[in-house]
Amino acid sequence: MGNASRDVFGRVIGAVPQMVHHMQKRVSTSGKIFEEIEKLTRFLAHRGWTVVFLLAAFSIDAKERVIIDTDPGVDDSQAILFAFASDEIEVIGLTSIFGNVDTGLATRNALRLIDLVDANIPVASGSVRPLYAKKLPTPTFVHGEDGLGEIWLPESSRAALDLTAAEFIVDTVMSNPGEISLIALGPMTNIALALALEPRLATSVKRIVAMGGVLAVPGNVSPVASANILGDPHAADIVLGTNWDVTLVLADTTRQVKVSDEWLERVRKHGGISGDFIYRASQFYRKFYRSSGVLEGFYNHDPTAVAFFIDESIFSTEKRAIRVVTDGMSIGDVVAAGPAHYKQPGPWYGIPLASVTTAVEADKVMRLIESTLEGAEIRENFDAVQR
Ligand SMILES: [Ca+2]
Repeated sequence: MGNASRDVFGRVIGAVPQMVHHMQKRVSTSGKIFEEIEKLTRFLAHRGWTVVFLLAAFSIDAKERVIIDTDPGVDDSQAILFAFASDEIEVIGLTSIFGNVDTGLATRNALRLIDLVDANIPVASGSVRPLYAKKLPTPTFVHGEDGLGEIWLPESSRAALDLTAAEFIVDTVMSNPGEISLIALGPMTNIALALALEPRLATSVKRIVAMGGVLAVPGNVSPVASANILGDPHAADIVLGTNWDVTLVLADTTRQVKVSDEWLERVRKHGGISGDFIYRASQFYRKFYRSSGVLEGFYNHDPTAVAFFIDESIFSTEKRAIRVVTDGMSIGDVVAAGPAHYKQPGPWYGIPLASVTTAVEADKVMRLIESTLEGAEIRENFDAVQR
């Protein structure tokens, strides 16, 4: 059940005790029980269709449709499988980008993940380099030579679309204006290119949730920059400075959400095919984090952005005017101005406001991912029994 229908359902259910109480009171004071039953019958006769409509609304799954732009990547893979398993969203395509791996391998890994859970959705291959900046070296020491923690999943027999990622985003969004959202889990090159191809995208995308950037903590690739932003600082400056509904799920936030060994063991046992994959792919990644001094569980970057997309109530956000430094030694620094600065003449003046995450209930994120994977596993087993 979607959030909207759950709201309506909650309100109707919440009103029932009051209605019953009201009727009981009238019945007991007047004693005219038959009159009340007659009234109820008349109500149903007049409003029968309304009741049928409401019941139908409860059972419709109003899933939000989303394209995930991604560089899989161990944490990307967990994020994608989490999104596939969720009842709240429908992933209608993956677009690939360089970052954790090169674009070619990102495309092949996206196809491998689709094979893993037999999801029948398209993959469009994205840009092989940033708009203007120098491409960063690929961090094979973090995600492994295969990008998936060196578990070497078999190559997929599926093929990517003939369209580029930017073309796929434009075609899909423009044929469903106002309905499609984007989750950006890598450098934002494809999204900036899509905007350049079709400026009306800005008013046609439903919303964008992007992972990356640091404000109060050091970056993972420079003292001021996180990998997704330094990967293409010009693209990030464009996407975060466009007048649309965009939220940046900062690494300040995602670093608070950690994957423990116990959590991995549980999803391996109860998370079906996806849980087993997440356990196996995470072992190499976990070793990298341990070697860099992160001992108590590793940071769960991309899945936290998907969690934000599914349930914003676990997070706090603030509105800021965001610029990204595009050259010099602070390249890739996200500078998010508050009202004291964006109301003054300067580089932030007139920049449309974006949201940044400022707090998260980390345990709730991990529980949401775990319960979502478990739910998908239960459905898999139920379907198998039905067959
Ligand atoms: Ca990523």
